[in-house]
Amino acid sequence: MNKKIALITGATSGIGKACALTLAKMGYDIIATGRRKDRLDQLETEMPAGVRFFPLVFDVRDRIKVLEVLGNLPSDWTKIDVLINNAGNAHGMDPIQTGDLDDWDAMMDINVKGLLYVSKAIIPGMTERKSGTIINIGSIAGKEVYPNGNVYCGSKHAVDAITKGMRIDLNPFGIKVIGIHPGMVETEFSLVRFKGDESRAESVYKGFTPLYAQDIADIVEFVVNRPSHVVLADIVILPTAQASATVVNKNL
Ligand code: NDP
Ligand code: 8X3
Repeated sequence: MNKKIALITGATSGIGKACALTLAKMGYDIIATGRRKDRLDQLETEMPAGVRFFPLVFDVRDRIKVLEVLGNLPSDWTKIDVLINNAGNAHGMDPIQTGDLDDWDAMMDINVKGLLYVSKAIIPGMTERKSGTIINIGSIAGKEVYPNGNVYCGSKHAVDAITKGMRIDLNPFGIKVIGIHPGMVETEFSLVRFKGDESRAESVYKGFTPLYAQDIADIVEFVVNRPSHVVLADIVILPTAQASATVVNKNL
């Protein structure tokens, strides 16, 4: 019997990498994507024995490449059971009046349009088979708005709305659509947001225990293990020290 297949975007670090390793340990064969080939090569070495691994290097902003690569998967990789739309980042953290247009483009193009391009390529197989699970990684920033979060929050609110729309449209096909919305997770996220400023990135997670990528992967394991009649549609997961997007108790 063929094993189940999971496709995880943004599997070169953080949440995506943890999800790829967790699903592999659960017995899924893994399609892992990202722009950094060396990271995908490293991930391959960490795969448990017996797991098939298929790395794909592309930028989710490249609509032609996304559709070409995902539309021409080898025949033994086309039946994708679980899609995790995870690739994304914040770029910059500025007030709207001084925000950088390139940062805005990056966030909308990667977090929103990239998710749509990948979904466009994968959904037809799921509707044809009348099965599948799509997990979109949103954010607490898709549920609330915080100072200087403007466009990143906008992109994640879009992910939240698109997730709800997908759930409605794909419901007749028995496809599960799940939104996971984390609070502060210590990954390379802040390093990217602050453009490589390591001390600024580290300071985000100082004074409290943040979430770790594995915490999100554990939720993914739980949701994909639910029986076929159960879907955990919308999940907000926060560090215990975080009460909202802006309220973090750094004394805990
Ligand atoms: P990381 O920076 O550690 O990982 C981001 C991943 O996205 C990398 O694998 C990166 O791969 C990939 N990625 C980014 N841009 C592109 C692109 N243009 N094309 C293809 N892949 C891309 O951050 P996280 O793991 O924290 O972030 C993963 C998701 O979780 C994001 O959607 C983020 O918004 C969300 N999130 C994160 C939170 C946090 O606090 N960390 C909280 C809530 C949500 P590569 O660079 O190799 O292309
Ligand atoms: C990442 C979490 O709070 O930095 O989506 O926006 S936050």
